[in-house]
Amino acid sequence: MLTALKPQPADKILQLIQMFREDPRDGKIDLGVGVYKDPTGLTPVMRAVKAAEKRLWETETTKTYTGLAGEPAYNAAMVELILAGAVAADRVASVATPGGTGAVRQALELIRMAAPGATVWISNPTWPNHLTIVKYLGIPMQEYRYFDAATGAVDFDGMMADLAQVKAGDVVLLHGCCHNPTGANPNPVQWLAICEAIAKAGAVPLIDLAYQGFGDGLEMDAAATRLLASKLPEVLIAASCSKNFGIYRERTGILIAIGEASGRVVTQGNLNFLNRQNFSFPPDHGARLVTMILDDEALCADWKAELEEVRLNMLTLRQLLAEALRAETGSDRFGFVAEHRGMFSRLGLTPEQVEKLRTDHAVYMVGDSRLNIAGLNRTTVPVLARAVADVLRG
Ligand code: PLP
Ligand code: TYF
Repeated sequence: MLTALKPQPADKILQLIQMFREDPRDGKIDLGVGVYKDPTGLTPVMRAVKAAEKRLWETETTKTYTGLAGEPAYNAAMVELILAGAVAADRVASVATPGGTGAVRQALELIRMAAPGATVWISNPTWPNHLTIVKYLGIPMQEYRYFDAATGAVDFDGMMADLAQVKAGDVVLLHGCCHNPTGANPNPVQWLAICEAIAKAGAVPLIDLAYQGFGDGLEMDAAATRLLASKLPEVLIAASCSKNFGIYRERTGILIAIGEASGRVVTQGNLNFLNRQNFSFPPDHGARLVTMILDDEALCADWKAELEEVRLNMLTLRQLLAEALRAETGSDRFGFVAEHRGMFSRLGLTPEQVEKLRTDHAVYMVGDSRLNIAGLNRTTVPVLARAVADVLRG
């Protein structure tokens, strides 16, 4: 049986981790996988997470199964963090999931159950796992234009023209903030137009919210999600705690389904059913830490302060990099780096130039020229800018 299996294509982002590890050169720079790194290159455990873990160890009395939907207190705390009362509680169903990826996967399975023929519209480009999961589930898919490579901004006209083709009952997958891989995001006025286009089409948004707190702050980063949730009859939200709590390997996420209050019990039952079919109970450790932090005033304040440090560090690096690129290349073409938000920017280099960065300069970024801003520090910003200027000269 196993001999019938065909090799699967590797995840190009995860492949870079291995390539970087095997590179013996001193001074190599890892701008690949989307993991936050502090100025010393470490991905720290956040202070509030450490404190919650200690408290959990001291107070936890059982490890018996949690509920199929996870611990109700986790779901309540996350719904509050994301929606802040933007929709009535009796319209909201939710399940804890293994990470944001688990939430995306469950959302797409729910869509396939509820609307088997519906097309899922995906931004071009998007996080590669969106494409592979949709394809794996056999869901019809279309792309909408998103990124203007010439300006590094959202191709808003292209996006709106494509969203005008969306049919009633289709699903539009959106990045709630900090678009991966481009770093370009709609402004609040554009979000309103996107919301209106989805309403006019009679479509359902699926919002992937993996970076709340990494862009313009916890509240601003949730603003588009809250807008869509408050204006549209049905909204799905797949959120991750991996980045903003720095608990990547704990696999902590949530799927939120908003609809008519009269359908909430059945929707919740279907979410629970999907959890049971796929893994029964969701992981609890990370969810418990998140709950303890969000429900405790002091821990929550400390978490918010540290998250803000993380966000501002990335913003400073963006500014420094935009300036260094201007100085080294003598052009403004990379000014968008300072406008982008989140961990990533797509520089608009060719695959050959990205390859040359790796071979000649030991700089690792994803083949589409996406770089992880948090992989930089004050010392490596000028090194990267010089390397980019060098590969542009050919
Ligand atoms: N969605 C997007 C756009 C992402 O970039 C990520 C990656 O971090 C995720 C979802 C899910 O992350 P995780 O499954 O690690 O929570
Ligand atoms: O895009 C990234 O780098 C992050 C991390 O299969 C990631 O979202 C990358 C690949 C993957 C899962 C997570």
